[in-house]
Amino acid sequence: MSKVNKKAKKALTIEQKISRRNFISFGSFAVLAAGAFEGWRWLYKSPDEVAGITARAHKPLRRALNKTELFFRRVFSDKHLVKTYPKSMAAKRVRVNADIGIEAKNQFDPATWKLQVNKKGGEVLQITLQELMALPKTGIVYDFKCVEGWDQIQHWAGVKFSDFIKHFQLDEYAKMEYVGMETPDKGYYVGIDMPSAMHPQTLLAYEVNDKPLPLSHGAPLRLIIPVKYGIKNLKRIGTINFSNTRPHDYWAEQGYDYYSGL
Ligand SMILES: Nc1nc2c(c(=O)[nH]1)N[C@H]1C(S)=C(S)[C@@H](COP(=O)(O)O)O[C@H]1N2
Ligand SMILES: [Mo]
Repeated sequence: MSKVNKKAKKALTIEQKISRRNFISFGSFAVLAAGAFEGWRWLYKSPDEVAGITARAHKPLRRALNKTELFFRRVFSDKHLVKTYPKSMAAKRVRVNADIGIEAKNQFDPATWKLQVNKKGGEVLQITLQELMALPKTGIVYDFKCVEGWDQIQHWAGVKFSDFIKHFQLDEYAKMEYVGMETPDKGYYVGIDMPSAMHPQTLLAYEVNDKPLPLSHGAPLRLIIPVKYGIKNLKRIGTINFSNTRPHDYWAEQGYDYYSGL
């Protein structure tokens, strides 16, 4: 074989290689695309869950969402603290977002308010703000995040939810899976998994920037739960319940993620 011939043969092999690679890559692209389309069609045609605690999602999608939630709940740990900031970085004008369940038209007197804790057998604990303020006060400065796409470094203070549990001897209730909280008028309500509620940074807050909460921020008492998005930080807590099933949750009913963790 001459030198020229050898070169020609080599060139041809490279051409062939390129075309084979093209065939493989376009071929696999087509197969994957068809698979993705079939998968999407399967999900799209699959039955819906019954709307209730969560909004209507396709059943397999909800199964997948619940699995990812479980994954994140397993990596969640008390030792994992949300980042905090110096007081000097806290916003002086704290943003007010929504007012469901605490609307101005809604007659409310913070002076006569009591926190209601529903216990087993219909027993209801009635707790005054003074009793809560007598417990150790914990402050936190952190980046509050709303799912609507804003965040702000804010300074809140109140009693740790876990201190509240201990003081009112609710340890047996804290062994349950969820805590539910509602505004006094039941207009807004949230369900929180117990590990997040018992997290050391979760507060029943009665102060913002070292001053009593204004009505717009949930006076006299609101939930501050830094491991969750804003939607779970219920303003104006009226009642607290404990359960082993998911309590109803205002935004989960509208299709937002039930866990809403950060
Ligand atoms: N009662 C009540 N609590 C609520 C809400 C609400 O509409 N009503 N909105 C939630 C949402 S979506 C956010 S982001 C925060 C905002 O709290 P802020 O108004 O103190 O900024 O409150 C949460 N708690
Ligand atoms: Mo929000």
